[in-house]
Amino acid sequence: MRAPARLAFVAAGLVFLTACSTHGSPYMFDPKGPEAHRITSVWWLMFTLAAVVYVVVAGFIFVAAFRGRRSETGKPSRITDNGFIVVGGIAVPFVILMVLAWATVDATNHVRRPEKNPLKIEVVGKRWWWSVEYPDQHFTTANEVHVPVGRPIELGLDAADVIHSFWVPQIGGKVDLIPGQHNVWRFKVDEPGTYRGQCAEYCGVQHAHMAFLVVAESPAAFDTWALRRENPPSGPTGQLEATGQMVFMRSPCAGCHTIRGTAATGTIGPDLTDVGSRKMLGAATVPNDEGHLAGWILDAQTIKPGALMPPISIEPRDLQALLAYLRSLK
Ligand code: HEC
Ligand SMILES: [Cu+2]
Repeated sequence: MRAPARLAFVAAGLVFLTACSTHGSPYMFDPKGPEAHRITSVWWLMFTLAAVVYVVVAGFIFVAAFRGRRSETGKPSRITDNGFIVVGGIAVPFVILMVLAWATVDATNHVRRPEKNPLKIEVVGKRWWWSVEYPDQHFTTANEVHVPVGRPIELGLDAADVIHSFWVPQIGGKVDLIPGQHNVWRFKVDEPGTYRGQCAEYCGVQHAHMAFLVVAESPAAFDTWALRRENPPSGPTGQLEATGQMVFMRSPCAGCHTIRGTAATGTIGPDLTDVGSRKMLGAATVPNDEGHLAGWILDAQTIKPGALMPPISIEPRDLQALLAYLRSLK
């Protein structure tokens, strides 16, 4: 190999290795639940078989190139043309495809099996965010799916407008949310952690910013989280927050957003009852800190152009109060 070619080869190898070793979430080859493990195993089986086929076929090309034409060597081949086609072109591919078909059907079958006492969660995909309802606990949140580790989860998936797809590389999924059709995806998470998910079906300008987080925590931590949302705080925590609540109620905000326990019952945007506790804003687009929240409220369009929240002008004093109020909603 010439020097530049060798250098390029080594560089490509290094890039590949760094990509493998410095992975965070989301990362497909780092399954965190039994269903994800199964799907990853199918992937590795497919990859291995494809790699073997590739190496064998490439080997034949080399043999053919070096051996030359039969008439040149004078020796008749031990394998007949027909035998070669029947074995290499029909029997071997048939066996390989049957093994893959069996593995895929078996994995799909296991992944779909209902289990006892699942936690039910209803997710509705909207342009471009996720509504997350816990029907048995009677509350709704957005863009963050909290689950207890070890417990079977039954996730209902619906779409409000166009087709979306729910995908958490470390947990599995890639199940479509289709308007008018209720899909169900069952899974478990084995390890506590925060796993990033992403809409996996192109759904419009902000498709790339339609992400979310799955937060897997111990059953006790999950219960605390859920109980807090079942019984949200009854009113603003201080004077500034009370002013902020008034600002929210008399601004267009209340027409699009719900804050449970108040007069705000809009459903066009995410439920904000626990917005202060979310890690990210705008469907996992920016961190949820005071600066980003202020920027989002004044002009969500600079952060997420095309998002269905209009820019809103608010007096600086009112904005301070509004920020304090929203950040107190935990
Ligand atoms: C016309 C409807 C509409 C109005 C009015 C509106 N919003 Fe929104 N809001 C939305 C939509 C839609 C989203 C989701 C955007 C996205 O992520 O794509 C959103 C997202 C948000 C988010 C991010 C929530 C999250 O978890 O990602 C916050 C915070 C928010 N709005 C606050 C406000 C406040 C405060 C006001 C009033 C000053 C307001 N909104 C007015 C529709 C609206
Ligand atoms: Cu999408």
